Amino acid sequence: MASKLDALNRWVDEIARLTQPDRIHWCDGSEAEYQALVELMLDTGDLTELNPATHPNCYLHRSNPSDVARVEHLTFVCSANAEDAGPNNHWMAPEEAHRKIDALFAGCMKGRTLYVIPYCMGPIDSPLARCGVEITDSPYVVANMRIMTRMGEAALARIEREGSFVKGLHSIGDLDPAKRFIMHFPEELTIKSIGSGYGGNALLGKKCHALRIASWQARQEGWLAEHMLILGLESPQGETHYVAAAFPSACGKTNLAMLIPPAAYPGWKVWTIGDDICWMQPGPDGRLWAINPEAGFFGVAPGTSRNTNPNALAMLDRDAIFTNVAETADQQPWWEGLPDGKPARDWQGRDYDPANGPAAHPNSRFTVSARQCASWSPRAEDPQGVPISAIIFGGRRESLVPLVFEARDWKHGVLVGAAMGSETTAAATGAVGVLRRDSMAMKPFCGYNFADYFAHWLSFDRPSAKLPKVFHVNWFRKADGKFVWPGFGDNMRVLEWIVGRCNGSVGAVETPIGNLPRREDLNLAGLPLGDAQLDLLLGVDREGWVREYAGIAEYLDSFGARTPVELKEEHARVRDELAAPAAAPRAAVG
Ligand code: GTP
Ligand code: SPV
Ligand code: MN
Repeated sequence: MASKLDALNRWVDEIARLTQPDRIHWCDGSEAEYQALVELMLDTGDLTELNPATHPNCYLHRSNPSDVARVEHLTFVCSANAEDAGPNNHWMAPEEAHRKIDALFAGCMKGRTLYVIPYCMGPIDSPLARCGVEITDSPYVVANMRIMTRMGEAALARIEREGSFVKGLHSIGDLDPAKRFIMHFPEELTIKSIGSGYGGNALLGKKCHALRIASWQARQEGWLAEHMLILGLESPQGETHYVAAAFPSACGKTNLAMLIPPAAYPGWKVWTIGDDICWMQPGPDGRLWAINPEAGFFGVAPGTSRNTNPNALAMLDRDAIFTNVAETADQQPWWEGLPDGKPARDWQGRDYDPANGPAAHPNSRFTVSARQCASWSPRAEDPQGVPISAIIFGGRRESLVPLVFEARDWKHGVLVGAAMGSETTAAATGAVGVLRRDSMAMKPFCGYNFADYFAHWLSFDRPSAKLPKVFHVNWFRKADGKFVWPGFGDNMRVLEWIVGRCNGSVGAVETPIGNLPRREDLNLAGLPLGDAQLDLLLGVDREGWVREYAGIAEYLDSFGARTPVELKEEHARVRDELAAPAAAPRAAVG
């Protein structure tokens, strides 16, 4: 009898003929399999063991120094029609892309093992979850995929039931950057990636499947695949609001998702549902219901400490993989921002010398199971997901953008998300600290034309919809070269205001860019902030915003005729309000 796995078996055979591995291994996702892979990588030098007394079952992987971040310039969306990929993506015709990359795959697994990794993105029994299969020749990728996804037998059983899955082919190739490509074929539900072993380039379930391919499917099917954390904020009265937040890479999602409220918040609790990716769709009640498709964290190490993110630090002392961090003399992992210990060897394994730059690579990461996080919410396993009360957009903006503001409605919220700007970080290769537009934090991850994506966002505003309120935050305002807002745990003060706005229990003042808290609307107890600093954080510099909106107009126009008229009209409304003589401040209604 024909099995629904026939298509998978045929694809594996076809790839084996192309790549010519010595062996084929179907991953079952077991602990024994994981340990065997670790042993293998300890033998080959792919991993080194960290101090087993302080960090049991923790390992260090050092990437090739040319392969330490996502490569946006080598990442392509190969839709049949170039317009569908849009100016926000690099595009190549599908036939040309297949030809080019298949030539690199030919014979590339000679002498290696081909691993078949069936995985499920989302709780295994969730109607919102989707499956994929990654083929790779990298045991490091297998080990990471086991932590980051529901990998192995249960996923294979679901694939057999459903008969459909996203195909991901990966090889580290020879790690030559000139032969590195990350290609997506959304119409074929296919990903092909070669020449990199790093995170988002190689763990294909993550950015390639759960964002680029999934966003394409989500548009067709009426849902959203977003670069967002999901958290639950529980009040002392036991009421929990779920919040999703989109910040660009290395701009604070993991940290906010694991926040521990400061002393001024007795009885409050933050629950972690996800730290990087959110899939959400309207439920029968009109609200947006969200799941985290991932099962682990691939988090930024530098800056993570018991002062900034104690929940993260506490989960990193066992059963974790560290990539490109430094090591202390007694083989403990180390990175910039840790108050204790000092580096003996840097991320390249050299004796530490400050003249060589930071000891840990600025984009060094940890991989760890979400179950190890003390704030991990039981609702993260809920097949229905959680209902979202607020969506937060945010970027890294050293000037202009206030600490927080609220969009007046959904349409304005979509404009606020589309207009997002942020200074670039080490999460992708290229210059760091350059301001660029990063709509909804999806610039590197939207698998289709941003203009169509904006229209898709707008389309959720239907009569039956009970949409979340939309906000924008900025933790990264600077004065004299230093961050003004203390950030981290103190971001709780902003979360409280946001949830208060959702409940209609806290005030704000209307401005052309949106509603802002007045000082008295925020709990600032115990914060060492003076008047000048609060003015900076809670002020709206009209002239600056007039210039910002001129830049936003140019950006929206760069998508040509596909840009939704509604969005341009919304832009014009705000622009005109900014140009009008300033009215006396008005209290915003809840
Ligand atoms: P990706 O995994 O790349 O998508 O990043 P992310 O958005 O999860 O970023 P993450 O939370 O890992 O933070 C990245 C960097 O920003 C780390 O070095 C953090 O220490 C720093 N950071 C996070 N939150 C804050 C904050 O509130 N204030 C300041 N100043 N820095 C922060
Ligand atoms: C990001 O760059 O946004 C990440 C890390 O979350 S990676 O998996 O490399 O994409
Ligand atoms: Mn990310």
